[in-house]
Amino acid sequence: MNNSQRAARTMEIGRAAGFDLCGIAPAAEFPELAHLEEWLARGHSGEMRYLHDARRRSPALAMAGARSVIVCALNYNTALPTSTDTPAPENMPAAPRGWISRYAWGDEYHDVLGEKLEAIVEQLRREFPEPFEARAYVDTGPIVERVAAKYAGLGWLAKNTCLINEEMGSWLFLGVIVTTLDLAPPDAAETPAPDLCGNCSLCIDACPTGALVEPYVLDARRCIAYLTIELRGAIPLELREPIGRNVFGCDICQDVCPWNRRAPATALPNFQPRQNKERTLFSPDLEWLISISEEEFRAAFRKSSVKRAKWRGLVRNACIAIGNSGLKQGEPRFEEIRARLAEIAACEDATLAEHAQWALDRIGCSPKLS
Ligand code: B12
Ligand code: SF4
Ligand code: SF4
Repeated sequence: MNNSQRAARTMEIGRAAGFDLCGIAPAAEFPELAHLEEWLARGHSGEMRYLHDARRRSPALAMAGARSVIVCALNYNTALPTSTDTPAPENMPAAPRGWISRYAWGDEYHDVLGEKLEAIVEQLRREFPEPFEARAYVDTGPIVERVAAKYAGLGWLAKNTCLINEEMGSWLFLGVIVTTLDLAPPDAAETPAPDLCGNCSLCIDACPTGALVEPYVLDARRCIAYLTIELRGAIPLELREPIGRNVFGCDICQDVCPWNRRAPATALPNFQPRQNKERTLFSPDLEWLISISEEEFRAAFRKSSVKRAKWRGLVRNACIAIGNSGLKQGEPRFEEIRARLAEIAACEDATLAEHAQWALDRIGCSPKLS
């Protein structure tokens, strides 16, 4: 088999493992990676120290002798509405509800993709007799996966910084296999998918925190995904109101993207919202989230991406969402929510207490009322 045939066979193996898209990029220093240094120097990575790992500058540095990167994408879209299509909190009379990002409604994607990537590696070992190294990563490796995906022909790097595929949109998880196998056809890096953003700027205009500081450039310190998932301490005061009702991640710059309007829904059950009795992760009840015990949190979010925020982070975020909910005295659940916020405001955890007090102030409960 020549390189092109091996590449074609590898892509077949990727799809047989259950991926929607599979392509191969050479393990090379792609031009976009030149932006990384400046992005880090500007401080856009916030407290995510691992993004400074020098190996991220080229997939060739991720493994000695690396020749190719097999990039796979899995659709996680479901047929449910978007955050921008569901009613704003003030129009939800029954109980204020928050928003968990689409990618975190179901099973932990690292596990789902990780298993499929390992199946690909096993099949490659069966079919390609020569000794080779292969390491599978979902997020965790020193690889900028979207850039590798672009050069594997999976889509373009869009103004919202997501990878968009012309047919599938951007509700895609990425996983990569860095390998010493030489699989990439010689012209692979020269024919990436064209940028189809055109004159559109809907994502930039819709981002509530101004995190897309220029087209294709995201300041993570302002991104709601960073603030609600990665940041451990206090959320900066000026960003609390723009966070709205997002309690874990944010979908807005993808919800408004025209390329997602006809995005197909996945047939996999893994990414449907978890439902436990009346508790659902689709637009979850905020009173539940501020009242959840650490034990219940562990049970509800076992094998779920949400556990990355930890119990404390989720309660902190839910306090902010309630503060933004427009909840008023006399409305259903007001008293119960006020009482629970007052309890958190009196707890020993200074960060949680301060966020709960902020929420109390926002729903019109000054210290003397609470
Ligand atoms: C750190 C990280 C984050 C951070 C930072 C995001 C970011 N834009 O970098 C935070 C926590 C904010 C985040 C948020 C999200 N993430 Co994230 N994240 C990552 C992670 C672990 C590393 C990304 C990275 O290296 N960033 C470094 C910066 C520099 O890259 P960049 O912003 O993409 O910039 C590139 C280009 O835009 C370009 N560029 C930069 N400047 C310029 C200037 C010009 C002029 C040009 C032309 C180009 C250009 O070069 C850069 C590359 O060097 C990857 C997994 C991985 N290992 O790659 C997942 C990953 C990117 N995340 C993912 C997802 C799903 C999300 C969220 C949708 C989750 C959510 N719903 O909340 C949001 C989306 C926010 C957004 N608009 O990007 C998916 C993306 C899938 C896709 N279709 O794109 C990934 C690939 C995880 C996965 N395995 O599936 N994430
Ligand atoms: S995920 Fe939300 S906060 Fe982050 S860039 Fe997109 S719209 Fe802005
Ligand atoms: S909303 Fe428009 S500019 Fe933003 S990623 Fe989609 S097509 Fe590109």
